[in-house]
Amino acid sequence: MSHALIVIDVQNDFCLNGALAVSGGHEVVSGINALMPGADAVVLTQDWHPAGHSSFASSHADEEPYKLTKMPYGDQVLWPDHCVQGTDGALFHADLNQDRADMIIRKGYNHSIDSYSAFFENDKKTPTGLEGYLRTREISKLVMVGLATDFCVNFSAVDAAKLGFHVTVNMDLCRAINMDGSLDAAIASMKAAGVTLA
Ligand code: VGL
Ligand code: ZN
Repeated sequence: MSHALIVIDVQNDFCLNGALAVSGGHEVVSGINALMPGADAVVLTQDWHPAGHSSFASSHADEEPYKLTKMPYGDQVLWPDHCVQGTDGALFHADLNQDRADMIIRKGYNHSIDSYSAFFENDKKTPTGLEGYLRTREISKLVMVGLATDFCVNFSAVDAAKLGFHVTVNMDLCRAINMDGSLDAAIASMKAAGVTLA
């Protein structure tokens, strides 16, 4: 069965010294590169926000990063400004092998909706198009790796499993933000959705 390697958000802002640095983020890069030759398709996702995005704490009066707020579509963590379109922080880590990528899918570009998942924005219904891409390529098996385990990897893996894909998350090649128990909650939600954690 052909399988796609889905590489979530291995971008400068989530790595060492980045605006939303995930502890150990850079450590996953070489292992991810090593998985690429064995995959039938390689998809990179890229968090890609316009300046002033609604998920940024700086876009709201009296708000601070890492606090929870209410958006019309539900709860939303407010983040430091990160992965702003066209900035160095939004670029992939320089050592990530981009040449092997068949597809780069950007997300989070709608000003008023965040998008953790590579499949649907945080309103849970606006599609990114990745499902159609994978289905038209007749790919049903996904291996997911990248940043951050408890946000974009988790939401992508759970959505993919709900859509009927067979999903394995390679936990060694993921790193977490882990705030307020978010890693444990993510592991529980991935397991509940039928995602294999390897
Ligand atoms: C992510 C928070 C905000 C992620 C993206 O890639 O996990 N987390 N934007
Ligand atoms: Zn983001």
